Amino acid sequence: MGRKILLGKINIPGIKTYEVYRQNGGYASVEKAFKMTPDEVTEEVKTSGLRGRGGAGFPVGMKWSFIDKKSGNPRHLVCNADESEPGTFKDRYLMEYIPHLLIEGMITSSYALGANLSYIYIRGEYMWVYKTLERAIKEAYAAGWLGKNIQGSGYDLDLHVHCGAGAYICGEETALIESLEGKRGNPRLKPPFPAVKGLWQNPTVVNNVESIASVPWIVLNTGTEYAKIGIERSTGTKLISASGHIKKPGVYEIELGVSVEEFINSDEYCGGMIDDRPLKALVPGGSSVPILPAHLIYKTAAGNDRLMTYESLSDGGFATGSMLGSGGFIVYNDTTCIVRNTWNFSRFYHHESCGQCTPCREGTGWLEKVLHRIENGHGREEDIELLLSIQSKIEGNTICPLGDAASWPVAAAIRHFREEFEYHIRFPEKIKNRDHFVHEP
Ligand code: L3W
Ligand code: SF4
Repeated sequence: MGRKILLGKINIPGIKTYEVYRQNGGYASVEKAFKMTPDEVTEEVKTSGLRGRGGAGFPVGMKWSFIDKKSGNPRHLVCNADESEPGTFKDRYLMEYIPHLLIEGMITSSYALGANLSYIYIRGEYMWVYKTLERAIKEAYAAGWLGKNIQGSGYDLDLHVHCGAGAYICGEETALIESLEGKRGNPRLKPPFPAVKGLWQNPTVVNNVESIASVPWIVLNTGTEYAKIGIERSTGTKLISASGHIKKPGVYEIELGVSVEEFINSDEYCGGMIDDRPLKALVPGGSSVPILPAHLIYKTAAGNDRLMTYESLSDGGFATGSMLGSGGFIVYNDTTCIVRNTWNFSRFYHHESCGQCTPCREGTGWLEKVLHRIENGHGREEDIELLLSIQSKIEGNTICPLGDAASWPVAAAIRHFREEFEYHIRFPEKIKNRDHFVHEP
């Protein structure tokens, strides 16, 4: 049984409330942090090796150390709770069931950054979670953990929850900042990075919910202890949102380094495939990352065990690997139509493109249209090359990663399942009237 740093207390009755959370050791990391300097807290997070849990895996402590402390401007911590990546639902779980853990992490992290005004930006569809957080923040203010002179420390912090309005792009950190400033959520060009010019042009750190919720444990137990969990540069634990054709979908906390085979088949996690049907494909890190075919799921191209780590899941690059991403782990069995799945993802990215960059605005539309006609029995011989040409013109040519995210799944699906696309084009009559989730061999 792996260690549970984030979800260990989740089954304690009443843990959502301040009283129960506090009785079970809650807010102790804030007390400890106040006995340290802000730079010492940052050092612990650096030592821990904690990497951003939103998808990019950028080292959290390094990001904190980029924050411009010389400008004299106010600094901000913004929690990215705009969880919208298809297949990803782990931040909701944390906020819904143990909201004070995030608030505790926000206080400890804001103290390290010298921020006196911080925000949680939550996706609009999580309205009930927004209310849970509002209640918890009110309790924290009442108990003296937020506001002026917190617990007599001389440190002040105000914390607000801001609700998005349902746009996936607002999960991109600069679009999120624009939205928080009351504007349309269009991504900004980087650099400057938010750590230099962020919210209202002030130095700002944007971190994912799970990253911030990991900070209390690190401060209480030290970064060195955290770094002992996991392997290689993948330290600590990670929440995985598991869905698809598995017996036990849900949110699991793993120690990084568990093998993909164990994660899918053991009773502690996914419990194996539904009806024991064969595994066909895996999207390990949310819809933005490349799909893996069956022969590359348990073993890498080099024949090593595929592990749940940043390094192992990307082993082989995009030709034979994928990414850990946000941990949105989608498992597909042999009844899945890969063409339909790829079209479904492309429909999402076309709808969510903000429209600023031509390759993304036009390209995502073309990807969707061409995939739609292939899936519906109107595909042309040249369509596969057309898709590859469009995706290559989007990749690397846009302001934000949404363009890449729209293009990678298409390239990977064609790379690994080309014969399925060809089958759709050559046998349109067989495709038209079938149950969409059954692909005839
Ligand atoms: C200061 C520098 N800061 C980098 C900071 C940067 C950001 C972080 C990572 O995209 C990915 C994307 C999605 N000075 C810096 C610096 N930073 N260099 O480090 O930056 P970056 O550009 O590598 O990534 P990103 O823009 O944060 C995120 C992928 O995640 N993804 C999406 C997930 C969506 C969710 C969700 O809905 N919750 O998680 C999944 O894989 O495709 O590649 O903070 O400022 N020199
Ligand atoms: Fe907008 Fe797409 Fe450009 Fe991102 S890549 S800024 S979503 S048009």
